Amino acid sequence: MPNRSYRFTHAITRKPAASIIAGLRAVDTGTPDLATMQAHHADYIATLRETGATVIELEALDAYPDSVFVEDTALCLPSGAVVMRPGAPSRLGEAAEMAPHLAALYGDIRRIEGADSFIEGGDILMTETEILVGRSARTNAAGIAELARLTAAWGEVVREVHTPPGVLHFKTDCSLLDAETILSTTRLSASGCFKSYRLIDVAEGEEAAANTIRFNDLVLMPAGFPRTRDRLVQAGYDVREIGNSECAKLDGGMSCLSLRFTPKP
Ligand code: CIR
Repeated sequence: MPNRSYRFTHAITRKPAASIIAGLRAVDTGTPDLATMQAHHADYIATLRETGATVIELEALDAYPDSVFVEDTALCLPSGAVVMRPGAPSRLGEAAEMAPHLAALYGDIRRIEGADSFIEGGDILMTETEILVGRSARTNAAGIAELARLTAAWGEVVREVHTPPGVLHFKTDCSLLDAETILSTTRLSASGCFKSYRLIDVAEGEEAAANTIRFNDLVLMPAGFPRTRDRLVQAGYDVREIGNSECAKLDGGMSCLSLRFTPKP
């Protein structure tokens, strides 16, 4: 499948719940404002739709404060989908909530099931040729090994890498921009994990710009990082800036807010 890693027909999002004020965060920088988050979320969805994709908007789940961050619940691949097992105890139930929606679109659904296996979608970067998975406080070796076993039959190659210490997810610090190119913080790229890719570094002091997504012809990046935006524009990408102030209070960014895929019934 050409450009399986950034050309998609579909996305799934979930409306932010009123309980978002109780969302997980590493450092408390203030309470997220639901109305502002809803406005940013609407802009995000409209931008995904601008590319011609179908966006399925799921209803808010008040029982799960972090459920707007749907990316962590599953990995959608060309051959099938894998339901994750989030390492944050308060988020474990979110994966089962997502499973039936994926089952309606995919003929082959697999699940991370090991009692000791933990893995969140935010730690997974799918490229054209491989699946990079960062070990983190949320994703462990058993979870990565189980993902590798489950997807080997689909011809997938999983490479275990490391999420930098103190960083929530691997993709907090990097994004795929096209088949060859990755946007990354220097603290992550310094590990050498992107040796076979062309790299664009986020500007110093703009580390939070690294959680960006390439979605069809557009690059969606969080607003407020002008030097990184200029680098991407100069590199030829069609960039859209989306407000992210409220999700940022919960360590969330562009990738967290959607599952992006092309269904395989
Ligand atoms: C959490 O800590 O799980 C949420 N507050 C943020 C999740 C962000 N998700 C992502 O980067 N994929």
